[in-house]
Amino acid sequence: MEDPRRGTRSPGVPDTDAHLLPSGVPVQLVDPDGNHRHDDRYPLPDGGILRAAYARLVTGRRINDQANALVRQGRLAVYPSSHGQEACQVAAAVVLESGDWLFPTYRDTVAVISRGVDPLQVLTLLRGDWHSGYDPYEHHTAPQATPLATQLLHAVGVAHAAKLRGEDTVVLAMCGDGATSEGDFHEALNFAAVFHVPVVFFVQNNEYAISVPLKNQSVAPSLAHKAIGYGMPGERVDGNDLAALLAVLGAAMERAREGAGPSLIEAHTYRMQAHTNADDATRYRSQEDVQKWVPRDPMTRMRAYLRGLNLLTDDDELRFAGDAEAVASHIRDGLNTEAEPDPQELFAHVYARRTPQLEEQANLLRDELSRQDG
Ligand SMILES: Cc1ncc(C[n+]2csc(CCOP(=O)(O)OP(=O)(O)O)c2C)c(N)n1
Ligand SMILES: [Mg+2]
Repeated sequence: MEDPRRGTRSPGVPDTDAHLLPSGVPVQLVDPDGNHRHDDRYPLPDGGILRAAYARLVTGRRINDQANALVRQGRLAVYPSSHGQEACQVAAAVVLESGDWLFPTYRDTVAVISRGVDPLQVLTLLRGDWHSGYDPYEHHTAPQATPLATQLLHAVGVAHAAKLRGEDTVVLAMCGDGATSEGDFHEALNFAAVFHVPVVFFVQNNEYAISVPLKNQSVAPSLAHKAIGYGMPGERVDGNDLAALLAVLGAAMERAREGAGPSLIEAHTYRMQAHTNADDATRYRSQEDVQKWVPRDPMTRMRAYLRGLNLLTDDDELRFAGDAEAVASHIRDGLNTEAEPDPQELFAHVYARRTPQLEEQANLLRDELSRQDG
């Protein structure tokens, strides 16, 4: 069929663009009551995989609650919680091979820990005493980005490099609904599509960008619809359905690994708590709206599914809770110590060779501190 913009399509390429459009409703494989919903396109992951991933949900929830408590105790400077979004967090970690790369945001602490980075190293950033507590190269995990959407461009660059080197690395780049309004988001998607690089963009649509609701952010039919504008497939998935997330993200990763290019996945979820401890969410949304999402909780649904099929025993649950508690106490023990940051480190890794201005500032600070000591 003749395409007015592109001329004749290549053999085998569908003569419509419908394959790039997301499903009409988000893909769901397990409903909020824990029942399997059949979907021809996405097989349900194996029970053993779901049970192991559920264990990570339990730990993820415990990490969120522990970190929130540590903020109130003054041990963490800030904590953007992913309470209620743990299925997205766990799925993002589970679908990665060890050589793949993850590009997380400030809200994706649980994903980074679930990837295998020591929680204390991860929380160092939010404690406020170091740029990033872990080595990105060791874990193939970029530092958690606070400047919105910047990490998406970095992710595309890493995917491009992997492609040029002939590696089979796939890059998973995370962002929020609000970040899709940033210029960097659009540049990253366009670059990824044009250069056909192995990257999966994973948007957690939790309906808010601090106080800005989604309806003031975008009037696109869905955020996944943005993909077709760049010529890549988009898909929507229930972001509180761990099984659907594993299936949809897994398929996108596989596509990318096979050389079929980038895609955009939008997970529909909800930010159950305030943006951070510095935010009062009652100023802009009602408690009733929040309560509507309680029955859709990702943990209760996966638990109901697994219990219904006898894939989760009382012993399993005790073990999972114990494992989660061990992670929480590791975090408490580590953060309940006094940090002794060296203020001179502020200047240490800014440039390979220190500028005269930085040198002057470093000397001023040294002088100031020595006079306080005296
Ligand atoms: C470039 C840039 N502009 C503004 C901000 C301030 N800011 C921090 S978080 C945030 C909201 C982001 O919302 P969303 O992308 O939906 O992610 P969520 O916090 O909901 O996970 C804003 C505007 C920032 N960090 N970076
Ligand atoms: Mg958001």
